[in-house]
Amino acid sequence: MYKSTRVETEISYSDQKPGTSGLRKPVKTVQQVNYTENFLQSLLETVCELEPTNRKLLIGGDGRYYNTTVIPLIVRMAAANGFKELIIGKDGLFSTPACSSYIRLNNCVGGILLTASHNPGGPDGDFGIKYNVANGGPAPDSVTNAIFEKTKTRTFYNIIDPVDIPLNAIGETVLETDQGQVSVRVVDGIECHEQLLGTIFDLPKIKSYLAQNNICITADAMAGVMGPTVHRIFGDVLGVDPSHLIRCTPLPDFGGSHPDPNLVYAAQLVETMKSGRYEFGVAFDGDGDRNMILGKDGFFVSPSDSLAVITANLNCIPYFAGRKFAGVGRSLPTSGAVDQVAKKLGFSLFETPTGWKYFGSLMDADMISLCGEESFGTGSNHIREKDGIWAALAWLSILSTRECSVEEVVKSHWEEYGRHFYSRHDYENLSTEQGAQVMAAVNSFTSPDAAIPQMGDTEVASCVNFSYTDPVTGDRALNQGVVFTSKTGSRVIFRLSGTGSSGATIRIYLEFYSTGGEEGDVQDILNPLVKFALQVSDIRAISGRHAPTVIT
Ligand code: VG1
Ligand code: CO
Repeated sequence: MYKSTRVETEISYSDQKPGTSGLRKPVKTVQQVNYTENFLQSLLETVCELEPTNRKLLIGGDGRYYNTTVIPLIVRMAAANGFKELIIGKDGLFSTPACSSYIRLNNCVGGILLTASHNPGGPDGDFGIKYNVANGGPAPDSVTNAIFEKTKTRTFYNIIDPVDIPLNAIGETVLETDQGQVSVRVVDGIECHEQLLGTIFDLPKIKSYLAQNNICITADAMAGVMGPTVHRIFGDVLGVDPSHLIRCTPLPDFGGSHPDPNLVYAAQLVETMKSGRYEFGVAFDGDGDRNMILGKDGFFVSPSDSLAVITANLNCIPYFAGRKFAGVGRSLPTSGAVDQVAKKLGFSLFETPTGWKYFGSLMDADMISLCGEESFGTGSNHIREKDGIWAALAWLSILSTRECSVEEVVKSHWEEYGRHFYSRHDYENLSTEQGAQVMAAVNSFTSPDAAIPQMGDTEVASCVNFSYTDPVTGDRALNQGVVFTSKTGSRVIFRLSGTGSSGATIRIYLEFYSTGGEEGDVQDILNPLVKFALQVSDIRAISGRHAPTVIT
């Protein structure tokens, strides 16, 4: 019989406010006395208050360092707090899209995802705890705020005696506790997601297209959780030679890499693609929800364009054939490329704050079917998270239906809809004060009598601090970014990142729309916007930096 204990605590923590996507902290911070217990108890209590009956909880993670320490802790604390069914991915692994699929298809009350997504892992890296609700999506602000409030004044947590659950074997363990029986099931973390994808795409058609045309494709899982899924779907189902699937073994420190699929951190894939051997390449982030798509010779598809192209090619994806297409969503800083498609095809379009959680209510209310973010996230209403492998299969569906290359698809899209030159400049690891100073500088231009300098050779038509009212729930989100829009539709947007684990990161988003068939280097074309951004923010003087840390 496992006995439950109420442990009184002396230290409480004031820094456990979840950000854009869960609580992310350095491992060293999370290892402080009762730090994790403080957050978990607050989370479990909040879930019990919001959902009085369902006690079936999923526990998943991206395989990063410290996950296998925290998983047994969650089991013990959930059991002591009245949860009855606990589902854990084998080896503790569950990609973020797979969690979303599992929660939805198995009627869980929600899931605790141990991931800091694209942040580096290992003893000196980051750890993350994220809660997803019953629709399979990230908890909305109302839930994370309720958790945060509890964390600040916590004085105890509940826990049962130590348990021994072998995470490497699929099967059920029934714990007899003084709270009653608790079933703990270790399941295959891939199966449910894989089956769902099989109903969305025509995988045999993609397979035969690749085989008949001798097309080589490659994927880089960046030592994140998506590796085993890549082997099953790309390898077993699509027949891709496993030697073309790289970094597909999940590692606790992602092999020392920064598991963020962009041109900087996925440089290995970029180099591989430049060899010209492959027609298509894709990289995924640590928890498998982000994707970067590359064509032959390293042709880069910007995530904003990816969303627009998929929207314009819905007929290539069987899932959308039998359904009413509701509309599309994009986060504020995602380029307006998809807006052009929505306008032409008569779809409604929603502009939301950054973070996938803002798409959930729109999908639940059937207002959008497809959505994306400039940060390499794309997905549909099949789940309530972005889905890296879904995006890859969406692209392969387009290529195999239209029988052309990635570059041809994108270039013909630009011809039809115009081109949004786009880039994001990140200034990482500034101090909190420096971040606040930059935001205050740009925010001063939102005042009606501010004199705003020219943006390149055009005038600025407006400068606003973006706020959002969820059309379904009425929830408000304020201060979501400062947006400068020029008379010709160019935009420069400033925001503070909400996923860093310390200090401040300023993101500057630059977008120039051209219908004139302009070609050339993206950074050169955006240069006048960069100059404008530096002028209005004074970021160089404030930060002492001469250049961004990362340009994507
Ligand atoms: C970043 C991205 C945002 C994304 C979030 C979580 O947030 O900009 O678009 O939804 O990461 O992605 P921020 O606040 O740092 O800009 V993931 O794959 O790290 O869960
Ligand atoms: Co992620």
